[in-house]
Amino acid sequence: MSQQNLESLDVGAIRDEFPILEREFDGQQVVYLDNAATTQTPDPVVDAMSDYYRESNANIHRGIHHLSQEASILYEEAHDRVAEFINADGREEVIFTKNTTESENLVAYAWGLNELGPGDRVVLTEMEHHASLVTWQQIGEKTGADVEYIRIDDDGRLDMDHARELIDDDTAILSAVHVSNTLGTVNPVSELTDLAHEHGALSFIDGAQAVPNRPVDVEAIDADFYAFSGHKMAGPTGIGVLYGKQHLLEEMEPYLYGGGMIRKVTYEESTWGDLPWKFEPGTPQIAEAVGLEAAIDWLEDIGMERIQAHEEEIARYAYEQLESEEDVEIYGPEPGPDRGGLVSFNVEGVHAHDLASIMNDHTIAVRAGDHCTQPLHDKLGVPASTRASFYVYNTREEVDKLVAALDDARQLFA
Ligand code: 7TS
Repeated sequence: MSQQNLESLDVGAIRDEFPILEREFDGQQVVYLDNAATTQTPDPVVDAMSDYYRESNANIHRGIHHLSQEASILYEEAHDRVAEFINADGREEVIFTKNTTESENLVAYAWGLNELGPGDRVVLTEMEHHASLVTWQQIGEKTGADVEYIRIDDDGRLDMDHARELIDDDTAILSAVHVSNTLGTVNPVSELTDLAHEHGALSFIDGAQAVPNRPVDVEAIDADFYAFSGHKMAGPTGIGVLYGKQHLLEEMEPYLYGGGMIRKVTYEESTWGDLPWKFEPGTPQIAEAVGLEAAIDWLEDIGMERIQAHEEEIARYAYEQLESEEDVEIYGPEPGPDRGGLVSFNVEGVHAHDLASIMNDHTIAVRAGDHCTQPLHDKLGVPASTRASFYVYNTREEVDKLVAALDDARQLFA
């Protein structure tokens, strides 16, 4: 990414599409640095959803009338748009879920529960989000499969020697986070997927923190499953995606049953409809699908490479500013190609929750806690951390405000 291209990203114009960023509390403008939890939603996405409700709202796949046909087409085409965005083969490989968590559960239940048994191994990483960690732990308990974790090293990167040890012929599935929501580490997901495939195992990649801010090509990664959430990529809440290779999804049993996912039903038995509808029973998230499509259009108009470059630049700046403070400890790798756009840290003598509360006094939104990675925090030896996470609309000035607010915390608590 050349400097010129980076400069051509007009953050001011981008911010104009987010009225929420103008909000003030106690006379201070919001500094929104909690993007790993959820990103803000630009006007074109809000407009697309309200246009849908104003102009096209109807239930799908059941009406002969014009509005139902129109809504059905919008909903179906949103699948095509997602497929194109992540380079899947087509809508058959794109299932709309509620969020990344549900995508994880779908595979764990529809595939894991049926395929796993004693002697099988599920390989995770020590930096998994609870969405994957808790889910596979439960499937392990129900099926007798072992759940093992690829170690992280002192820099917060995966120990790939340990990965090669753990992923063996007993391994049935590897589930790894693409970008860690706590450490910011960008994992070598193609390499991990290749390792899994060499041993006949499947690979599930949790892309919740990757798809929003970098180009993702599921074919290039060769993942069998890949999951992400609309609300972390300038889209609405209530919609997530499970990508799956078509032949695997064909073989899998449904996860949820009901209307809209069947082919033929008698009092005795039922058969299932085509992909992806087989995994989308009941009235789905139609307006949210429209919103997700609008979010993808919006992101691609800016360009995923430029979004990645901007976010990395702001995160690098934040890392460097925080690192120069003597009493700040930062978790995860140094800025570089394998670090994404967030920084988790602690200030000596100040609890993360107190720090976040001081930040809030300055109307700076950060997250404090374990970020749904409790075992990882145990491993880091801290109960909690404070996390600043960035997106395309954040600026260096906002990072400066964060760093300046640290002094207040020291005065009060340290
Ligand atoms: N996987 C990762 C890596 C995540 O960061 C999150 C959410 C999820 C899965 C679950 O996504 P959901 O849309 O199903 O909730 N992470 C965070 C976070 O870091 N702070 O709030 C939510």
